[in-house]
Amino acid sequence: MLVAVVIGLTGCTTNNTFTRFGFPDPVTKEGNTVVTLWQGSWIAGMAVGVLVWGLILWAVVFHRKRGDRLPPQVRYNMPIEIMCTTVPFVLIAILFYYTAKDENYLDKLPKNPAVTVNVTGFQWSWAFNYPKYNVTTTGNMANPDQPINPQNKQNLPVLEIPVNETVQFNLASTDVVHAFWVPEFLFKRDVIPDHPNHFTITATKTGTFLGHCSELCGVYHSRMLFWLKIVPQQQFQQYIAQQQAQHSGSTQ
Ligand SMILES: [Cu+2]
Repeated sequence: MLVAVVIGLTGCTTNNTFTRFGFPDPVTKEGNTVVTLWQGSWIAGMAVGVLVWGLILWAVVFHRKRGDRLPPQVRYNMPIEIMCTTVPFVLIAILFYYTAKDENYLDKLPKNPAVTVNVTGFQWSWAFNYPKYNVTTTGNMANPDQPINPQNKQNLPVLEIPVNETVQFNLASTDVVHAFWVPEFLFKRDVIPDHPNHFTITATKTGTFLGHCSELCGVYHSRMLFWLKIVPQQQFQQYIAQQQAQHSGSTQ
């Protein structure tokens, strides 16, 4: 009951890193669900912690050794044994319930997403293809031996998506296992050869965010970066039209 109450109370506190328990500010509808699950799990864990620490302190202070007399022993006390089995089971059952519920929500794919992006991971960059518009952006590691300046991330491939629309990502790899990760999504998913993966998001905020590969995939894994641009719908249409005009279906 306590866990259910604290999970219920956390819905309105997603405005700073402290109340988010260190998580980044989510930029998707789905990310808000992840934050709520994370907060609920932390609060439930801390409630159990405070109770246990309190009981330990109480026992240490009020039941410390006085004289040689042994206090009454509670071995084979059936009610306590049953409670110590049932309470943890109920706790993990509640945590499992909320985790499974949110996982099902995050894995759900809409029938008609507004935008579909085929994401291809390869050693060591990304290609973003919009099948509906016949537009593809391919990152290139022209000279991977050239040291890159961490400040200068201008040559990274750009993934542009509209805000407030459902966007489905179809993930594929041409070589080894990569993983698609935008920290502000609070979500990552493996990009596996011969095993298409999918997920959907609805962005709630505009902005530019750095995307990563989060599965060690070779020497230049750390350079497998991209820019995610979440833009107003009109700007997205302009971007697509511009890309189509520049080079229909070719690389950037
Ligand atoms: Cu990779």
